[in-house]
Amino acid sequence: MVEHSTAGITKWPEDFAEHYRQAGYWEDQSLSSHLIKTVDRVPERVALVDAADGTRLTYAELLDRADAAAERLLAGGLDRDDRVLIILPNSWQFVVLTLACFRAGIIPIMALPAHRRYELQFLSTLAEARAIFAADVIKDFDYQVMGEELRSEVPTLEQIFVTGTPHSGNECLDELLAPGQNPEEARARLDLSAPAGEDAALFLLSGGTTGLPKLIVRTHNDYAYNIKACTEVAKLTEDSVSLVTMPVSHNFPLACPGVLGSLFLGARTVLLPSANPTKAFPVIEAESVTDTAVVPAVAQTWIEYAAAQATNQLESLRTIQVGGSRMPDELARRVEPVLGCNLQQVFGMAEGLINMTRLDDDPEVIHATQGRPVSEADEVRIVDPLGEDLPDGVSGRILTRGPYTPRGYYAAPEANSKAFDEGGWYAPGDIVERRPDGNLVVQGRDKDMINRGGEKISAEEVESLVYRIPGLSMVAAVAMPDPVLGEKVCLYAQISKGFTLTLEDVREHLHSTGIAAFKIPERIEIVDEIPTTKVGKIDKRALRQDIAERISVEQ
Ligand code: OOB
Repeated sequence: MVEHSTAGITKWPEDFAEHYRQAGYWEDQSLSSHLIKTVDRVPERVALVDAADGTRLTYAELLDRADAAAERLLAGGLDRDDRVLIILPNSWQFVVLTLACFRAGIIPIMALPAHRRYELQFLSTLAEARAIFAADVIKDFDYQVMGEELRSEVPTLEQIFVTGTPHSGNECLDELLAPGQNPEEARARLDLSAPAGEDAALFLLSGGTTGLPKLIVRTHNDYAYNIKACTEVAKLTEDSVSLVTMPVSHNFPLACPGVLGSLFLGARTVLLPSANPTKAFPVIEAESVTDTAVVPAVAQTWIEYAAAQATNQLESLRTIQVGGSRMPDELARRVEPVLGCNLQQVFGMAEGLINMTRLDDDPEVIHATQGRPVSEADEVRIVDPLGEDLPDGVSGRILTRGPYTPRGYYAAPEANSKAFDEGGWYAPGDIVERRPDGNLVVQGRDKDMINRGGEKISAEEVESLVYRIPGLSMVAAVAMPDPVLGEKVCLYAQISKGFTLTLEDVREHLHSTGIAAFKIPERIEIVDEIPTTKVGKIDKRALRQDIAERISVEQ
């Protein structure tokens, strides 16, 4: 048994918790209790379609498998509150396993399939993870081998479950997730030990601003409310069919309202591991998909593809949510005429606060803003560099608190002292203007992060790894403009006399450190001197401007 430190978890202050309960935002129930109500109401409805392998599960089948898996995990040596690492693509296995964890009170760490040993070793050490649930081989990458490497490095890690054929010493995930012998009995036993509303339900990964990724503890109470508030604003109903092509472990497709929102309502979720329109459009047609969520880069490829093909495959599509990075207004204006569906802009974060445009907003609001908070209990301030509140129409740093925005990262006192103030306000590092109509417009950010089509990259993390290459006197990772992804990573390097450095060297080196591929720079600029500000910090603003100019000259 591993004694976990709960000391790393920051709770909401008592007075806030009390208010959130009294106002009905926190219901003091486990996440799975909401699903169970649906199961009892519509057991025979199809809950889940795995478009890759054709698996279809009804609500009753889903709960049966989740309960059976929860009991197998507990019998196999895991305990309540144990943390486990999930690295699975969009698949039925991901959903069943996540629900099994919620049922058993086991806490999944929601890694992305793109994460690699470097990030995962850090996260599983920090969270004292005891098991890994991984895919087998995807696009030539062997997750099972990576899992074994991690197990040899992280003392708490014992069990590895894989979707393919397990190596000796590992276990078969599909067997773990098979239906049980006696669903009623399993259900009754698990109901007796259901987690409490204030217990941690899952760990999300922060987009990363400083150094390595951080873990965000989401409780049953706060996450259930996040899901319900988003479900309402997205106007999802029992009859909705939602398609998930974004990596499902990300907060947006998981809970805003995403898979969990659909499961709470009794709607249907279709899972597909690819957002490519040649794959996604036929699935939309075949499954009569009504709702989906994508990043702006994907919305752009869908619009281009749909315009070129004059397709009628999207007839059932009612709403497309777009978020994760800033959607250009011009792109927003093309959604309805080309895709023939509503657009809902979403500005959210794994740390909590979710903003959405409303489906009945004026087109101007939908095209030019990122919406407003989904809950009346979300508190938002826009402040100047001294922390003074700014009037509407003036952009500044956004601060937020609320019933689903936790008060601290897991076991990260230093990061917490930077990201949260004494009043518990969280500063995501975005520069936002609040218009007089209450809608927010994301104008930029003051965090050292690169947003590659919704995938967040900490510049500091990349730089610290690049510094391991000999002969570098100074480096800086900055965002360079990209017509499709919005931004990509460009590395500026100042090298010592007698050394040389190519993009290939950098890429090879970073690859060997086991970092996620999306973080690896796609361009290098060797310069005589990296500009610094008056206080001696690297002048990233000057570098971003420099690379933007270089690129515009080349075009
Ligand atoms: C979502 O969550 P994360 O945790 O991957 O990233 C959060 C950050 C925000 O702080 C902001 O910098 C950026 O991503 N962002 C946007 C945006 N949506 C997110 N920037 C501009 N415009 C937008 N619409 O990305 C996320 C989580 C839940 C729902 C939607 C997105």
